[in-house]
Amino acid sequence: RTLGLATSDLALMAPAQIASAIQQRAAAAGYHLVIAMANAQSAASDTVNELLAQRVDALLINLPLDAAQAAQIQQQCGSKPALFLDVETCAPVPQCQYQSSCGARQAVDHLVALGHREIGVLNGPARSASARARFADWQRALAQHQLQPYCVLEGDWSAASGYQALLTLLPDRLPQALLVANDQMALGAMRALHQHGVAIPADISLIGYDDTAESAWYQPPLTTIRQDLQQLGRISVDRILAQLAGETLPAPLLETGLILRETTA
Ligand code: IPT
Repeated sequence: RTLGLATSDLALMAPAQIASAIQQRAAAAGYHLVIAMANAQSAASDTVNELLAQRVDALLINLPLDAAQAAQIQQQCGSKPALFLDVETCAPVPQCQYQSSCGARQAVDHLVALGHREIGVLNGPARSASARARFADWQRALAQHQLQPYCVLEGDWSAASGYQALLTLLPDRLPQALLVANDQMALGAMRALHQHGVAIPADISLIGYDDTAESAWYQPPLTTIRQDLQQLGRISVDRILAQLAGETLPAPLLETGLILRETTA
């Protein structure tokens, strides 16, 4: 009995921690897990084919997909159940995803309550639907306070890209606060700020996104929007097993929420 996981690059912390949680839950349910990893060059369909060639019983797809791409992958899987973890929510496929709006609103409300008006954003790559959703949710939450993003930057989820993005604002074009689309980019951003003698949170407030296992160990510990990656692992495995058993359940929307640590003031 085998489950397949098609995943984004496991050099990224969130997909790695999601894969780990999925593996644990699958093992507990008596399933072997086969992993196929995509990289920047590979097409999603090739990654999925790798799994199908290994005769998995069902597939978990943690690849960033637009609705049309997801529909194609679903077709490619034929009669094998597939569950999508990172798709445009309008995609006509079974999904198990976080709802980013709640965490985004809490983060923006928190910054505004601290008195910040100049709030910038550092987005994930525009080709990722979840990156676009996070940006849209921040914009909506800012608009509730009659604000627009003070600046809009983009990275590729890596720490290096967060570092590079901040260099475009340093030394003197910094906002009062920055919303960062994942904790890894926040790590790079913090490094750039530190090198330029900008104090966090005295000179700039930062809020990350993910709450990976490392985020509490940053210096200072990172305030962030939490996605419970263990919970995603658990629920996605339980769902795909339910699909295998022929059940159809409504798509669960997992909650996100703000975790206050020490990078805002
Ligand atoms: C998403 C992470 O939040 C982000 O940090 C990055 O690692 C990305 O994955 C890679 O695709 S989590 C996903 C289930 C939306």
